[in-house]
Amino acid sequence: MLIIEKKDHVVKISLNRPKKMNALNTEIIRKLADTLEELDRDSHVRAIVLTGNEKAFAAGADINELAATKPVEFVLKQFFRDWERIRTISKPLIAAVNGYALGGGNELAMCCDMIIASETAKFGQPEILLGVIPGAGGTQRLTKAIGRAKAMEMVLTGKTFSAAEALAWGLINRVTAPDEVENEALKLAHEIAAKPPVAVRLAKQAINKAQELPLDHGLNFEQNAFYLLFSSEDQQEGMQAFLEKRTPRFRGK
Ligand code: CO8
Repeated sequence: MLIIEKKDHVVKISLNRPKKMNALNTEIIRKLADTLEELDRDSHVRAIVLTGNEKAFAAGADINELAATKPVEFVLKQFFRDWERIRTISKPLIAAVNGYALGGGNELAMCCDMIIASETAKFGQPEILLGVIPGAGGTQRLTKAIGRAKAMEMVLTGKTFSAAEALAWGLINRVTAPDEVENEALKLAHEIAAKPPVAVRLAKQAINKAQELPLDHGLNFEQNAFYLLFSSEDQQEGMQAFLEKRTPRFRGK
């Protein structure tokens, strides 16, 4: 269900249900949440790339599973708990999107911190075509990412949108040729992995607070995180290296 490859401080996770367009059933989401939490605890790992295959990042929640689920089962199974676990991973997550990122697939990409997409990628929230609405952040995170007007259009029409449109709306970071998506995402991951890991984590948290909190609370979080970093060895190394005109060696402490 998942293919995991490690190189230096970067891990690549590939969703692997190729015959089902990487449709996200409960099992794959549970496994992804378990894997990400394990990597979050592994001090050697500094950045994670999440990808699919050339046809699909993920074509949404598994409709076979959804169609057979009763309302109380969503409650009893705590259906979205694993999504919360993915959303709260503290290390940087980069989505490398080829092909379809639809419904839960687009929501999963939005759980990541940055999205690199192929010029042939297709984004959409087609739940309306199935008689429902997005359930894993598609009305909330999408609206914060691209604004109300475009979110309305995406969610209410269920249409798919190109990578170029997604880029223009600010949903994704950049567009590449199809065979360059993974490399580009890995390059970015390695670049971030070379930065001081504690500062990277706190920066990610602080930016996410900007989406969640009123400005004064967000600024307060930022200031406290800023103070805290002055207790890290990497802060001393970073500033000392600048003063000594040499390259810093960050150790994650
Ligand atoms: N669920 C289950 N199976 C799927 C899904 C899916 N989302 N998407 C594709 N598949 C299966 C197809 O049924 C088919 O299986 P089989 O060969 O056994 O018939 C196989 O994958 C290949 O698919 P297609 O033959 O349809 O391939 P095409 O290239 O013709 O079309 C599409 C590709 C356009 C991606 C098409 O498959 C499609 O429209 N898929 C459904 C997209 C969709 O509606 N996604 C939204 C699902 S609902 C949702 O995501 C709600 C999120 C709620 C929160 C998340 C909770 C987990």
